[in-house]
Amino acid sequence: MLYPILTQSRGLMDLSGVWAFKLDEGRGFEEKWYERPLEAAMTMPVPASYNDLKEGEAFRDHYGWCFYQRTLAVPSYMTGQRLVLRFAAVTHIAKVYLNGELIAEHKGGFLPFEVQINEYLREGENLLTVAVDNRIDHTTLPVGSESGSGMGDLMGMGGGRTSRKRNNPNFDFFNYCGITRPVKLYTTPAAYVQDIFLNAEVDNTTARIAYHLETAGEATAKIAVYTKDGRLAAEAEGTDGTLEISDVVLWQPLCAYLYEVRVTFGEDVYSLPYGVRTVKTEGGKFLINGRPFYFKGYGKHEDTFPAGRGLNMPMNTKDISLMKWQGANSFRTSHYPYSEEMMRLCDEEGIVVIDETPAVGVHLNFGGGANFKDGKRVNTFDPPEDGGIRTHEHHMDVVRDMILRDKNHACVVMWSIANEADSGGPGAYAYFKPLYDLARETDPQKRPCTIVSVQMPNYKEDCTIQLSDVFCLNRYYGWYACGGDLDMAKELCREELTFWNSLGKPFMYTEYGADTVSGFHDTTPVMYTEEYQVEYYKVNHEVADSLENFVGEQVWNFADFATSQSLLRVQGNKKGIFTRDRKPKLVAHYLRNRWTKIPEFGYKK
Ligand code: GCB
Repeated sequence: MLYPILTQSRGLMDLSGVWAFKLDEGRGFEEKWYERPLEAAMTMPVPASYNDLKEGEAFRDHYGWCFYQRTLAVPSYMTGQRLVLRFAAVTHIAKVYLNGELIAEHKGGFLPFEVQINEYLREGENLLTVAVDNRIDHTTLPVGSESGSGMGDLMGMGGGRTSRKRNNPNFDFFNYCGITRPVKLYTTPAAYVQDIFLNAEVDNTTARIAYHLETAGEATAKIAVYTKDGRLAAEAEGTDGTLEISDVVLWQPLCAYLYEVRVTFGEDVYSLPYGVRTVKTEGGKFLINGRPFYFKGYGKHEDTFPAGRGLNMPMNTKDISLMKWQGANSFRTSHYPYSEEMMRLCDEEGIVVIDETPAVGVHLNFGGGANFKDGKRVNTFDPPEDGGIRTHEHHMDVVRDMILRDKNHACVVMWSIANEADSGGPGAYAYFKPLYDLARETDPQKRPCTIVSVQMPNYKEDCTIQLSDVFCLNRYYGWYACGGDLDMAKELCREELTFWNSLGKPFMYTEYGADTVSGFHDTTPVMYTEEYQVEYYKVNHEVADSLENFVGEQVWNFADFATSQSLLRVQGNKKGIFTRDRKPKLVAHYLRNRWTKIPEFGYKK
């Protein structure tokens, strides 16, 4: 799906602003709130997560639907065009009404959807209402359940009892929700460009870009590539073909170069910033532009105060600046696709991205003991009647939609199909194989695919060994395993990593870290102090540096972030290298010192 932009043929209106808002305690649909102005509504900014914007636990932890509303008048000069209403992300389920009529529904809180609205529009003011459901269960991604057991109650003694209905996330980040990314109205002519697929091969100084254009209506398709200074580098006609660029300037990590790809289809013009680079794995190496790349960076979150997961461009800009200050070159969009604005920024800034679906929590025995039925552990991939998850169809949708959204980004070098799924459990191969197949089929660039795997004793049975191009490991030797005993941690870590190193494919850390409360210090490094976090990383690096197929280190996490409440979470997860307001902990300086000495290419010979 194309990102909405303003061009000589396309109009664009941003519907951001203050909307009317109301939590629904169960009567919203019955009383048809979408048919008239919301009564006793409060104000709510769009885009933003609503949770931290008004006070009180009942508001923050609201369970179920809420309603957003605004009026919409479309200038008459636009109405002769195709008018498309586009939501970049509504978390997790949306129903969109125009003048009381349901015009769109969407499931999945982190990917865009759109609807053409010409036939529903009235002259003058229109009433636009968006109902948003934040409930998570065994059919949604991320996975959750209602109250009761799961990650949220991991250490709780309430036996799953709660005073009222709540979301019980099967994952470790706060279930922020609402209209979290921009709502836009854009126009196209009747015949228009629907999508653009590009795949470059590079031979010495020449790039050959195979292209495919999806179009609607009758017109002639043309495509041209321009250099940064506006020179024509290549052009072609027709919906399929090849563009050849001589003396190509490559997109490189931390040294980005973007061409402009301009597509015309009759009157319609669409323009795409496009970086030429290749990615593949070979033996134990991860190659970008044919050279062995080393990932230095983080798992992140879209998490700021008080916007929650709402688009926060100043913070995105700051984060990339901090990454560069630290000598990092990459991050993973843990644990869901990030905003399109962030992906575009990474293209421009040369930040390498592992792009992850929202498939987190696909593991019903996570942490042990969480999911029991009749005294037996529940198998994640058991049939539904036995309590297993029912996410497969939706999982296929999010893999496809994420790749269709992000396929042309130079910054994206790998797809992560899931985070910490039950990939060693019975039925895992049958569940995941079709997802890898779909990813490989959908991506014109055939990027490497992975599942980020959880620490488990039976790691040799992990189905990702057969399926992944790169083994991405979340490992906590020195924290969840052997916390406080870094000598033992080192020994066990070496034992496991030596196994992964022996498989002949590239592998890396996508998570490793220790909770650290900023300001806690000690001469003897004990858990939760800033000193311990530094020692923890040193031990892990000593092992990783000695293994030739270890191609990257992404720490957990870039910054402290909000989670559900539990005994292990001190006002959120404190594994950040930076605090939530982006102040460095001691470890930030240690990593800066290390990473500024590690080159982007050729660190492992
Ligand atoms: C993990 C999860 C991540 C958690 C992290 C932790 O393995 O992937 O979502 O936040 O551990 O800190 O426990």
